[in-house]
Amino acid sequence: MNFDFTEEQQAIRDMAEKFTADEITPNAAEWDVEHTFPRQTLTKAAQLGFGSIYVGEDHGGVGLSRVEAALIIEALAYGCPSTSAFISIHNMATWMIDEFGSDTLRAKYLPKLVTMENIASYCLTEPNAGSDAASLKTRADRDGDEYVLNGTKAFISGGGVNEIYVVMARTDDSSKSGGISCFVVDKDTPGLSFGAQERKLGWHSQPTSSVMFNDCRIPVENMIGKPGDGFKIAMQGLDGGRINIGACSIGGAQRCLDDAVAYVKERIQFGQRIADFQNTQFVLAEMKTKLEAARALLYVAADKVAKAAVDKTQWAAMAKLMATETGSKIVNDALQLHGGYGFLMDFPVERFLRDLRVHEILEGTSQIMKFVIGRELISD
Ligand code: COS
Repeated sequence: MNFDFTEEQQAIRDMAEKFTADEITPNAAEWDVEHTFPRQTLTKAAQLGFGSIYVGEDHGGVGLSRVEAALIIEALAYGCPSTSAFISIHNMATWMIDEFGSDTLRAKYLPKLVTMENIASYCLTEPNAGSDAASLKTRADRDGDEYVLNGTKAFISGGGVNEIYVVMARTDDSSKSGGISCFVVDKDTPGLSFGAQERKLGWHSQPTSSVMFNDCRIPVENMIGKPGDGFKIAMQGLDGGRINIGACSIGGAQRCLDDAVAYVKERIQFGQRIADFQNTQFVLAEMKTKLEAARALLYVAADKVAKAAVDKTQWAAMAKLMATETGSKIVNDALQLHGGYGFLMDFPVERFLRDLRVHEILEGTSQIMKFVIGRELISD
């Protein structure tokens, strides 16, 4: 097995790291404090292909695989996990249109999604359908050449700001997951409205709101795939999304490890650098070891999703579980090494601690990841 990245993959990672150093890292603290949505930075990211990572080249995308996506998202998260995750969600929703949508839908939506002139949201979760996603209640009832949407989606990244909403809605009551279909809804569609912006512990650089449908009429051709395909399309989107959320945690944890190493070499206590205490070295050693183990698992899982391996969903779940929980632990350890200063906003580590916490919840909680991994183990 070859564990080396190709020259092209290394060049992609270098490009993403440079973009992060130039455009994200210098601004991320301000975005966090001011709750600034960095629209111009996203447009610049799209110029490098980061808005269309796995859209085919024939549709204007850069046609990369899940492995390169993980490298890009990890590199961006080194500066700002919140912005990186937002870019990942846009890529997930855009991929669903490219992979499962009709030629008409691709032609209509992809050109502006690729440039991020339009940004896409992924709308699955509802106030009463979180982990049990297939119990969703938002309806799409056919009326002639249109579907009429009614219901509410919750915790939607980009809600109220994004131009495009990829929405899972029920078209058939006789089947739970098999009664769900997937649609593209434009922001300016009459009957579409948004709740107030949510106030959150972290992820301040991206807007989040509920999305409401009230007799919201869309053309039948805005269905992605066939009636009843929606749940499987949504889950396949999440296979890749979960890799990327794991990558956000790995990138954030790497940044905090690097910051902690720099800090302990400067901080003097008891007449010596705290780096020279064996306890400090042992803590750093554990952080580094766990980070590399989680990262290796993430890349293997990304490769499995890229190759559509039969066990890709289980591996994506293992990678997300390991990367997000390990990432949070590493950031917490980095904060501890910073002592009281780690608790201040003068250092980035507290922002990373807040941003990474939600990775253990969204796109499937750690408990759902264990459910997915465990049931596969005991299936006949
Ligand atoms: N890829 C393709 N198909 C998939 C799939 C995947 N990753 N996951 C499930 N499916 C298919 C199943 O094979 C099944 O197909 P059949 O009906 O043909 O057998 C169908 O979808 C239903 O799947 P399943 O039986 O697993 O549905 P459940 O309701 O039991 O539970 C879980 C599925 C709990 C795994 C799912 O609801 C889930 O992931 N929940 C978390 C939701 C989430 O991540 N929310 C975050 C939203 S984004 S912030």
